[in-house]
Amino acid sequence: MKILFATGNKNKIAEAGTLFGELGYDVEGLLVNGNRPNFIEPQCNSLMEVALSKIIQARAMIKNSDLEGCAILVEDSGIFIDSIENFPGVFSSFIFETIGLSGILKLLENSQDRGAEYRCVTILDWNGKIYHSNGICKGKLGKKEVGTSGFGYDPIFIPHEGKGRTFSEMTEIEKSSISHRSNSLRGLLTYLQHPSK
Ligand code: ITT
Repeated sequence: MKILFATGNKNKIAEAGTLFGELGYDVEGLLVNGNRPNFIEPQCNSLMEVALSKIIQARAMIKNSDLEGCAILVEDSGIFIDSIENFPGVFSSFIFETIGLSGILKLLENSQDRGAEYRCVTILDWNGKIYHSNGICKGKLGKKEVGTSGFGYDPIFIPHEGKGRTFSEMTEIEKSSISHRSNSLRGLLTYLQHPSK
């Protein structure tokens, strides 16, 4: 069964593809006129609201096309810094593009509390049913950027379960074994395997 992952972020598709592929589901990025979707993100405070808006936008994008009957997957994620309530949270993408990692490191320059967590909400629209799941990955922010893999905040995020390494120092498989996204996607897989849950 094919699942279309509606996202403009190719890193997200790679992570979902590996997990779902192991169970025989084929995950592909949704392309509209050859392009990945570019969502309008509503101004709101919850990942769930943003993810629901993405499902509505994705469904509208494929209405009256050959893809209309396909299962659609979306996710919204962000990093939440313990010492700054809800920041950058739903605005993670915007803050990354504006002040960047150097701006975040500057903000935390004198902070003793460097705790942070990635959070993720995934929603799957499958045969008219909506499934959703949350995932978290707890860790802390390093004092400088380390590593070259991953994307976004990965060079400064040190997960508790990573033996002191940033996500950017891990292979895709290592990151995927503990990431917020894979935790959330595993929840969806449980629903698919046991639909009555
Ligand atoms: P779509 O909305 O098109 O799916 P996006 O990249 O804009 O793609 P989000 O709106 O969910 O995704 O923004 C999430 C941002 O949070 C992302 O751009 C990164 O800056 C950060 N982020 C989320 N998960 C991450 C991860 O696994 N590694 C690094 N940064 C991550």
